Amino acid sequence: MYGNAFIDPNDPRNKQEVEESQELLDAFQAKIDNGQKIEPSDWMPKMYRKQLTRMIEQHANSELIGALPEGTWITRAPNFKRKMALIAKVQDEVGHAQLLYNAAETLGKSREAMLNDLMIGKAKYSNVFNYPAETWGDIAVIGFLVDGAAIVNQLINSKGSYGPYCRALKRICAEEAFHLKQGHDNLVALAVGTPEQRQMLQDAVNRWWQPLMHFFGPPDKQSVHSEQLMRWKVKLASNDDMRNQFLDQYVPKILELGLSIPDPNLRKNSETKRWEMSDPDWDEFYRVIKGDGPCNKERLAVRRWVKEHHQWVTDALLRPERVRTVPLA
Ligand code: BYC
Repeated sequence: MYGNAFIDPNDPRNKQEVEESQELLDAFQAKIDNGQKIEPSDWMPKMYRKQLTRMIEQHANSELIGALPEGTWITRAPNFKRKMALIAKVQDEVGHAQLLYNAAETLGKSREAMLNDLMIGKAKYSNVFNYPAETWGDIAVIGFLVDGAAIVNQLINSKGSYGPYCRALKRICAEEAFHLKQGHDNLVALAVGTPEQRQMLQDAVNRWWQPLMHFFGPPDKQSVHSEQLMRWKVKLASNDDMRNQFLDQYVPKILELGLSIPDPNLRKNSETKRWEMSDPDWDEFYRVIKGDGPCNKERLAVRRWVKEHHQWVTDALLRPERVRTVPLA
């Protein structure tokens, strides 16, 4: 089915509009099929606008909230060099949110509305950031494996059809490449460290494995949006294909460090070239993305706190007339 979801084609009053829209829809699809980018001033179907807004907004929210688990370790980093690298990384993630909110705004939703929807729990963000970073091992795993998963996803999405999203992702991917090096350096230091450090790292891999498998979204047969997004070349690989690509790239890297993966059924089928694995607990995935994960409440509480305490910064930048100044004596 491919059509404008807001028009009932069986209603005779809509005939003219449907015919006209069908022409526009065909021209739009042809443009995408020819590999042209869609820009903000171009005509686009309402559903394309809605889907892109949803996806970019969720992505921007993920970068903003994603800064929090690592942010909690800035004060506890094991040495000054690692502290500096972590500060820079966390700052980058917030910068990525900024780039992505800019891209989402080109579709018509204001940043204020997006931040508000995030704060009240109406908008989603990535499942992975609803888990705590318990030890420095978690920071190594986030830096290498979560960022690694994000790069797999973002490199694919950066070849998509919507110009502003693709351009933002190209810049983000370049910065993520540094994050990966930072994560890998942390990971190797722990993997070749004392038995306690190794165990700390292994425990972190065990904790993050399932959320990482969830990161690419539900299995293709359960994915709600993939079919439409792939027709519009917003997504260029399905959730299962991205997960498979991640496993191809990262399983060897984990194993070469002598670490194990907490799934006894994980193996690559040499005939199908696909990874087989235990089914990750999808009930947990849906619980987490609906707001009932270990840290959802804590994450949103931070957004509320920021809104309450830092509103004056936004006012000073956007509405200076609202800011009361105190005359200097
Ligand atoms: N988490 O139909 P489906 C980072 C939802 S930040 C939460 O397959 P789609 C980093 C989905 O929204 C980078 N929800 O969806 C930052 C939908 O629900 P709604 C984060 C998820 O869109 C700081 C429902 O499940 N990356 O790396 O076709 C420090 C059905 O799913 C998730 C992005 O945001 C999930 N994991 O495909 C370190 C990537 N998966 O909206 C690192 C951009 C699915 O109908 N997004 N859902 O209520 C995408 O590429 C796609 O949206 C997805 C899902 C592949 C994630």
